[in-house]
Amino acid sequence: MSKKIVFSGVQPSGGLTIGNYIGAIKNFVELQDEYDCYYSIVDMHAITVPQVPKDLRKNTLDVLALYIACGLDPEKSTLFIQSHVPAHAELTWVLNTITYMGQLNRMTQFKEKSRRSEENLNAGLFTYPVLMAADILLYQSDLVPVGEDQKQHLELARDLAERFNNRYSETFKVPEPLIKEQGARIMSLQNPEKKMSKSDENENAYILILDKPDTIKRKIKRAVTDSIGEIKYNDEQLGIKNLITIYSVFSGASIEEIENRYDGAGYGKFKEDLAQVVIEALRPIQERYEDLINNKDYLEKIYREGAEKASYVAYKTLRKVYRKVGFIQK
Ligand code: ATP
Ligand code: LTN
Repeated sequence: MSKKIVFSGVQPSGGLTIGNYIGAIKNFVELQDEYDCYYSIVDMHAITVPQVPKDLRKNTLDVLALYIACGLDPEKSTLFIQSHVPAHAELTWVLNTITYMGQLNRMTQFKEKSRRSEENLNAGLFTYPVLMAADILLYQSDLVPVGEDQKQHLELARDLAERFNNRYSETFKVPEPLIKEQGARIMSLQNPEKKMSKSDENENAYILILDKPDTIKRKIKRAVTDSIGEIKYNDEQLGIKNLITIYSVFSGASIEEIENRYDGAGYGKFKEDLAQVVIEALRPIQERYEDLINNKDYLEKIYREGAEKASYVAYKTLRKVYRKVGFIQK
């Protein structure tokens, strides 16, 4: 019996945060033994907001190195760069023609991002979710591990798969989102009502996977809490709730264990310990990253092989799509 298929992607739009790690990459690693996994570095998505070309190149290799440093094994999972498989752009075009403007207008990420960058409201930002649907549908994916913020985009991918299947005939697998209960939405350290985002203008709002120990200590120390003064996981204390989640994910301790351990303790002590937990958890990842990023030949080999494997599968689907819509075979 063949394995079920998993697809996901991360944008090389800046340094990766512990939100990206907890909400996405950590789960990618857990799936790779049981499933046939495709993990992409989605550079074509990244250019929907302005990028400095040389930074984009660096960030793309960084994401690949971090994928591997976090535990993705290129022998098990297919790791590739989106722009290396032109089928993603090609399927996007076809899917664009069955996507309603109204659907894209309702996407909350578009609404938010367009509010932030009104002078650069490009069409790519608007059709971003269609490219994402193409990513997923090309591989006949069963499961898509993502953070909570991507749920609406997943709905669109499902909708487009069903619409195409109904209009032409069974072509795409309809994918399911995989959103973990814990850690699907790590919040900003500066505003616990907002998600932690690598594109936040305040660098104290996020912790990067590659942040140095001193930086991690400083950012956690400055994290916004409250005046209640108790370490309890609840919605009255969103800052503390978020910190407890981070503690739990990185230490393996349950929420309850953490609450008991810090019963009567102050925020200062809790934050100091949390910083230590995060530093220790990130240390081996950072060490592996340093080795990998200095080994460009190895990274090149991985992304080349990845693109080859991914292309094989993607073009099988694309040929079917082209045939069904009535394009003449070349
Ligand atoms: P930006 O914050 O710049 O908009 P992003 O980090 O949301 O970018 P990606 O890098 O493409 O965008 O996200 C990769 C994965 O990380 C996605 O599955 C996303 O849901 C997840 N993710 C991002 N931020 C968080 C967060 N704060 N908590 C949990 N998961 C997150
Ligand atoms: N839009 C996603 C990144 C992404 C993705 C995908 C995730 C692009 N293509 C396909 C899952 C499947 C984001 O997190 N910003």
